[in-house]
Amino acid sequence: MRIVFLGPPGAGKGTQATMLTEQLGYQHLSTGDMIRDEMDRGTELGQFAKTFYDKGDLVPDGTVIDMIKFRLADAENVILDGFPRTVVQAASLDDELSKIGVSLDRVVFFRVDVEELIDRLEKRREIEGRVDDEPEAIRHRMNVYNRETAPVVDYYRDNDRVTEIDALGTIDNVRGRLIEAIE
Ligand code: B4P
Repeated sequence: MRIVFLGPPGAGKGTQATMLTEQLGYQHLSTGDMIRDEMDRGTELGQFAKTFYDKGDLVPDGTVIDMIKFRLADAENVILDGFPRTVVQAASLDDELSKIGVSLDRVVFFRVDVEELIDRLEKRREIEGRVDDEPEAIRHRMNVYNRETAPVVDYYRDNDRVTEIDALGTIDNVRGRLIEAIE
C-alpha cells in the first residue's frame, strides 16, 4: 500500500503516521522530518531549507523532490506524510511511481477547522518550541496551505483518489477513523 496523508499544518498527519508505522508496520516518509534532520545536522541542504522553513514557507519543489524521490522505489508499504504539498510535487510523485509501474492506493485528507489547528500548533510551540509554530509563521503557513496545498486535494479529487476523514477529536478517535478509511 502506498498512502498519502494530506491536510493543513497541525492536522495530525505526523502524529497518526507515526502511530500507524508502529502499529501496522508501514514505512513513514515525512518530508518535514527529513528537512528538520538536515537542519539539525547543519548540512548545506538544511541551511538552504531553513531560510524557508523558519518563516513557514514551503521549501522549493526541486529540493524536496530530490530529497524524497530515491526513497520511493524501495517503499512498498509506505505512508507519505506532508508530501506532496504542491501540484508540481503531486505530478512528480505520479511520474516517479509510474516509472516503477505502481500507483498510489489511497490519499487520505485530514479535515480540521482552523481554530483547532491554531490551538494545536500553539500548544506544540509551548512544548517543543518550533520556530515555525510562532503566531506569525502559523498565519503564514495557513495562507501558504490555502494557496499551494489545497489545490493538491483537488488534483487527487479529479481522479477520485481522496478519502476524507474527520480529524477532530482525540488522537485515538482519529486513529480509529483512519484505520477504517485505509482498510
Ligand atoms: P510538517 O513537519 O509536515 O508538519 P505540520 O504540517 O506542522 O504538522 P502535522 O499535520 O504533521 O501535525 P502533527 O501531527 O505534528 O511541516 C513543517 C514544514 O516543513 C512546512 O511548513 C514546510 O516548511 C516544510 N515542508 C514539509 N514538507 C514539505 C514539502 N513537501 N514541500 C515543501 N516544504 C515542506 O500535529 C500537530 C500538533 O497537534 C502536535 O503537537 C500533536 O501532538 C497535536 N495533535 C495531533 N493530533 C491531535 C488531536 N487529535 N487532538 C489534539 N492534538 C493533536
